[in-house]
Amino acid sequence: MKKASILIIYTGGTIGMRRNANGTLVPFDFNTIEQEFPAVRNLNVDISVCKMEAIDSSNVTPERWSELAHIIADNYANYDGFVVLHGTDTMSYTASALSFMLDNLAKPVIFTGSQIPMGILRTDGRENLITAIEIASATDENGAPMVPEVALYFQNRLFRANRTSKHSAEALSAFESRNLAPLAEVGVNIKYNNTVIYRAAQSNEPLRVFDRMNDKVIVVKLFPGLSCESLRAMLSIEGLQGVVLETFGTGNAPTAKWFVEILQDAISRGIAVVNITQCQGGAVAMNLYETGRQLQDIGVISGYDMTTEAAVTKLMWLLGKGLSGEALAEAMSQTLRGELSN
Ligand code: ASN
Repeated sequence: MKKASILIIYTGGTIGMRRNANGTLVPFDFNTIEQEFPAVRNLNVDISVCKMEAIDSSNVTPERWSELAHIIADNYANYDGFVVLHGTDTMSYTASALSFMLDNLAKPVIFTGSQIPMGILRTDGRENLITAIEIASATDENGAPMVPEVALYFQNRLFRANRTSKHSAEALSAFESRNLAPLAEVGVNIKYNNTVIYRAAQSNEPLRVFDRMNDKVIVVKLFPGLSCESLRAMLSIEGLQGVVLETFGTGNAPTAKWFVEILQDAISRGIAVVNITQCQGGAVAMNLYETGRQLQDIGVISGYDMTTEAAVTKLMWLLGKGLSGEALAEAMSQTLRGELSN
């Protein structure tokens, strides 16, 4: 059987750390991966490594997303799949952003990382890396990739990337996808959940990168006691174009007159306001209670069951494409990359 070729793109984060002879944590050299983990040789894959400047993922910016998207596009024809090693802290943001930026993606892009550095005996990075490579190279009986989408593998579960959030700073199973079942579960075997896997590009359109993300976006998380002054100040930011509003429960917010008026004023100035729930799971349904319906009435857009990570990156991407008004609202409320269940 022909060997699959996989490009590992190393971007930084805990997974890339090992102890040197003095016991200090230093970057791991992924070029020597086959010597470090001979098990990789049993995978029947040819591995190449591309290293970006290694950073802690708290320092990630949209420019890094763009750099990463272009590395994938530039190497797209030469590899069967891609494994992106990334810090866990903002992995769901980068992976969500990439799911939108890569148009007509038809090959696996599997993000992974670790909670414990690679160089520590009890690391979770080794298993995450080896299984991510195996998933990126897996094909079905027709030779087509098993997972032709941007996915995130962590601790025995493969998720659609734009459905994930980092939910634990401590647990080794650091990621959750509360509104969509895993794409695969890993035990003795890797069990793919074929009905959930997203197969977008059945056409032969070439991969395209759209990387003009518009960063004139903020997240506003509601809490009892949020003052009129604070909300007004945030929504008066010069040049602001989009707000992801993290509301209560099924998309509810205070009915206070000042609250509704500030949002209404922002919307009348052309700012897109997207309603997502600050609950970990479930969806916005603005017509369920009066406290949600008033938002719908003034033109707040429903983000349904999107994560904050998906809503922010999707809004940046759509605004970057120049969408506004009705067209933006429609695109925001529709699934474009399997990011919401509507
Ligand atoms: N601070 C690290 C990062 O996100 C955390 C990790 O990778 N586990 O880069």
